[in-house]
Formats: sequence, structure tokens, C-alpha cells
Amino acid sequence: MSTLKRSPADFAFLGGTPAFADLLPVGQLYFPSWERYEAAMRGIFERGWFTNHGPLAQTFERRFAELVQVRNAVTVTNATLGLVMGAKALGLTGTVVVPSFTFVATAQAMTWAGLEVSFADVDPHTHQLTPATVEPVLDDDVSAVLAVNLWGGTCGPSALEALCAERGLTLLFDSAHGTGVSVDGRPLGGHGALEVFSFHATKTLSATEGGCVCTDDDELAARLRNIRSSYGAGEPVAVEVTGNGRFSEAQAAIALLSLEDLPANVANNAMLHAAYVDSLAGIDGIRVVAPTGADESAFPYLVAQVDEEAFGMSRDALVSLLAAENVVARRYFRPGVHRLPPYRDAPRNHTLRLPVTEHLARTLVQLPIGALVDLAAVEQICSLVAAAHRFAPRLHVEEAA
Ligand code: T4K
Repeated sequence: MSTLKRSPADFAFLGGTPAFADLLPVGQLYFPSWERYEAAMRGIFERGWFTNHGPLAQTFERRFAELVQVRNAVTVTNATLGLVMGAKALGLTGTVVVPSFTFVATAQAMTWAGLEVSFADVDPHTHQLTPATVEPVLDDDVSAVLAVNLWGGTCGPSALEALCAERGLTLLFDSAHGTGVSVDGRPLGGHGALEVFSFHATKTLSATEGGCVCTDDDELAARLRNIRSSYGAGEPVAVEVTGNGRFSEAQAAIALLSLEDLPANVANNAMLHAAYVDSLAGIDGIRVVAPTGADESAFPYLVAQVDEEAFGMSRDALVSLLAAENVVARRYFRPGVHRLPPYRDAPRNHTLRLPVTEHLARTLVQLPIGALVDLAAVEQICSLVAAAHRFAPRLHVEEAA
């Protein structure tokens, strides 16, 4: 049976056949073949060394440090914990400025580290923090800025470095989306005091769960290693508090295989991204937002912006229509972290308005890109979007909650 939408009745939400038989999620979800995974696991079992900074974790740290050209790559259980431990290792106090337009973990990691969070708006074109969006929220309580390199682009780290140097603020980066991204002729990893990467399964480099804190500051790295665990601490240095942020051998094994596959996976993302750009170009009211501020991107997300009036349907209605077709589009990062608990309840945020963040949270959609997507799938998703636009005046879609 054809899944082309030739009339409103062909849409799955009205009883037609879904365009895809299986759910197509947003997320990179690249995974090595079972054979390579099994061989890597066999090695771990034969060595009988499963965690506590084993040989695979050590090898991965060396290779990732080479990839991003930094002196120290400190692996951790996930990026959220990496941000908490990074803030602790830096000895941050007071208030940290973060963008509200980010995954909630960016801010929550600072809260876990005992810091106050002050939210800044982002640039409407790049979706990133800039000196112009940070400056209005700087006050005497602010000691640091946690900038986010979003969507496989960057926030332009050098301009923020200049601002923070001038104001005497510590600058750190959430580069959860940043593997394979370079700016000003070098990879993300060595900017600010530290940068934190995520190796979650939905990221381009995957350890299923995982993360890494990168820094060129050897003393900071020594504190981080001691906070993470006595295993892999190298030299014991005094730290206020220790935890468990270890990266297991199973995580490291997958991360090493993922590192081998990174060039091919990035090339695949680039091809799929270009196909989306081409196929969505002719449809009024929707446009692909390209990663900005980067010399090279790994294209971890396909971000599109919907102009409800020109498209004929809201972003939330489009998401609902696609879900019925088994395309699980995401709406990152709604409603903006300042509107989520616990932050929305803080008196300082009651009257806080971040118009760009709030607009992006209402209009952006992320479409599937990564391992589970091929060119035919991109074509089919774009033809669904085109049909949604064409038939919009005759479709009454209930908006996704
Ligand atoms: N900073 C930023 C800017 C971030 O974006 C993130 C995480 C962090 C910090 C923190 O990093 P970590 O502590 O996680 O290392 C996902 C991810 O869980 C999260 O890692 C990511 N950012 C965030 C943007 O997205 P969800 O809840 O939206 O997606 P999830 O996990 O449900 O997966 C997406 C789709 O993929 C689903 O439809 C299910 C599918 N899926 C997922 C997994 C994990 C699969 O089919 N198989 C799988 O194994 O959060």
C-alpha cells in the first residue's frame, strides 16, 4: 500500500497507513556491529578488569585528547556528572550564567554543584549565548559563565573568552554536542577553563552513557581526577569532596569503537543534513537551521524552524502529525529551562522574560538524523512535511501536548 499523501485522508492521524512501519527517533544511535562489540567485551572478560580506570578507559582518554588536541581528557560517567565535577574542581561559588535554551542538565548540574543559576537569552540566528546576551545578566554575584556549544555549531568561544577575561569571570563550556566540531582552526575541547562532552547514545560519539571533561590546565585535571575517583587519579591532590564518576571498561570499549567509526558517521550525517536542506528548501514556512560558528560540524541534529503563518500549521501540530506517521520529532528545548522546575519557582525567575528562548522553544523541531535514517527516509519525511504544508488548510491536527 502506498504511503504517499495524495489527500488528507491518507495521513495516518486520519486513518491512513503510517509512512514508516517502525518508529524513527531523533538521536544519532550509531552502534558498532555485534561482532566488534562481542570481541571488545571478550577482551574485558578475559582481563577480568571491568572498571576503575582500566586499560580501555586509559586508551580512550589518550585518543580523545589527541582528537580534540588537549592535554587532559578526563572521562566520566556522563556529561551531567562531568559538569558537576567540573564546577567542583574549579571551586566555583555564587552564581553561574547559563543559557536557558539548552538541555535541562546544563543548569541542573550547576544546582547539584551548589551554585545559583542566572539565565541569559540567546542569539535569534545562532541559538547560542553571545557577549551581547550575557552582559545584561552580569552582576556582582556572578562568578562564572557556562556557555553551551549547541547543535554541532559553537557559541564563538573566543568572544566569550574575551568578555570573561575582561570581567574576571571563569568560563566553562558544555560541549555535549561538540564532538567533531572545530572553530578558529581547532577542535572544540580546549576553550575556557574546561569543556564537557557527552557520549550518550544519542550523540555522535557514543559510549551508550559517558562523558569527558577536557582541559589544558594540568592542576585542574589533577583535581578532577581525584574528585572522579581514587582510581585513575594519578597523583593524589587535596580536593574538598570526592565522588564516583568512573567510566567503565564497557563504556570505554564502545567509545573506542565509536571513535573508529566517527569519520564515517560524520560523513553520513553531513550527507543526510544536505539532503534535508535540499528537500525542505522549496517548502514555505519551514527552514533548516544550519550549525553556526564552526569550521567543521558533525551535524548531530537536524534542526528546523517552523513559521506557523507561512507553513499553515503550528510546530506542535506538525510534530503530532509526524508522530502518527512514526516519525518521532523532538521539540528541544521547550519551554526553556527558566520555565522548568525548580527554576520557574525561584522568585528571580517569576518575571524573567527571555523572548528569543521562548520563541525558539515554540518554533523549533528536530527531525531524525543518524544511524537509523537513510536518504530514502529523508525524502519520505520531507515529502510528509511538504504534504502537511500543502493540505494544511484542510487538516485539523490536534497539537502535541
Ligand atoms: N548538555 C546538553 C546541551 C545536552 O544536550 C545534554 C544531553 C547534556 C548536557 C547532558 O548529557 P548526558 O548527561 O546525557 O551525557 C536526550 C539525551 O538523553 C540527552 O543525553 C541529550 N542531551 C538530550 C538532548 O536528549 P531525550 O529524553 O530527549 O531523548 P531520549 O534519551 O529519549 O532519546 C531520543 C530518542 O532516541 C527516543 O525516541 C528513543 C530513542 N532511543 C534512545 C536511546 C537512548 C533509542 O531508540 N535507543 C536508545 O538507546 O534526552
